[in-house]
Amino acid sequence: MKKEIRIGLIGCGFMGRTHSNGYRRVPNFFPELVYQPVLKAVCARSREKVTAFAQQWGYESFETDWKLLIKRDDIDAIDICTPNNMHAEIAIAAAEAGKMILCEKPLARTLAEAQLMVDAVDKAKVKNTVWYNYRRLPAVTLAKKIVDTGKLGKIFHYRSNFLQDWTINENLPQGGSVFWRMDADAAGSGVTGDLLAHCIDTAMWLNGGIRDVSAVTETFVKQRLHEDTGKLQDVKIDDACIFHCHFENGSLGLFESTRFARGHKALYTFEINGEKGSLRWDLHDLNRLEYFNNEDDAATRGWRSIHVTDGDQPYMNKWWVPGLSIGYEHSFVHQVADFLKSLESGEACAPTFQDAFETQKVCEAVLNSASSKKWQTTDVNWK
Ligand code: SOE
Repeated sequence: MKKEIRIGLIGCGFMGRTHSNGYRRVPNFFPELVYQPVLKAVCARSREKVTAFAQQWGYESFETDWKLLIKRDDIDAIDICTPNNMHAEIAIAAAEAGKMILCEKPLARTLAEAQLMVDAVDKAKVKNTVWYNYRRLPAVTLAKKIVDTGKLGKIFHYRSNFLQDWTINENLPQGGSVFWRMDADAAGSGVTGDLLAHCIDTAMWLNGGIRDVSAVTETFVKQRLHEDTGKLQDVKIDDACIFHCHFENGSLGLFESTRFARGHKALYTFEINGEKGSLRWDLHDLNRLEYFNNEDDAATRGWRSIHVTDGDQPYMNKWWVPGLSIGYEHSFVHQVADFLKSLESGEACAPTFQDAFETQKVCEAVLNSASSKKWQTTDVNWK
């Protein structure tokens, strides 16, 4: 017997589309799941936008006030795809209303807001997850399997980049519904919360907790027109951030993120170096995982390039035949499928609010380190 999970999506921007696509694909590709999503309602302030979105993605209804959506008793799960400044208020209200919550990353603008959100879901005992989607790309999941079997041995180094170039133009504004990521009030921070948060989530998932950090940030364009006030205002987000750190396991981490790396649109990479082997991955070739095993026969030892498309690779038996790739959007489909599976099993669907709270601790320590010019401990408690 199938059971319905009636979704109420808030926000119909880029992430609203990726999540909606995830909900729509799951019944086709994961038909064995007991729980199946139903696109019950979508909510956004603009009636024109929300009705067009509802029609395009097949939502049964729409709202223009998220508070009304949360009150509806035909909604089981609230999916938060708004700018970051709305995450806490919506999540807390949704938890109080007993709804399950799927929240876009980063969990919140600040650690204090994130704490309130964790408290709210704990108190209400509602299911929750945060969309750190890259974990669910098959090659990244395979990296996790390899690390967990101990094949890399003791880890010495973890290196990660997330490079973009879309904010170099100094004439771009900040704020409004499109450029809210450049407005500190709406976003909380710049690349640290937006891009490094992904790197940190993946890093701690693969390599354990980050103990302390030393960071430097830069804001290259100091003032931009603010869409909401129509005035030229100081830019308070970090355009670029570089930090190094210690992990709990004794390894060293090196992270760089920027929106000013001309030519790079979304160059997300990581590399792990251990005593017995190394792994590296690059979002631009997302189905490939490179693996060096020092225990291979000396004559043929070298970097293996694993095209992670065989049916016995993580998630791949759900899609096409071996050798045929899947893409970015599938990470969201997999997250929906794993969330629905977790309803069956009763287990948590990682990363939970608590996991994302730990990531938020690192982001906050990074920003504090950059402003104080001192090392900062994170107090991460990674399980
Ligand atoms: C920013 O450009 C952005 O869209 C992030 O907000 C996403 O989280 C990242 O996956 C891609 O880049």
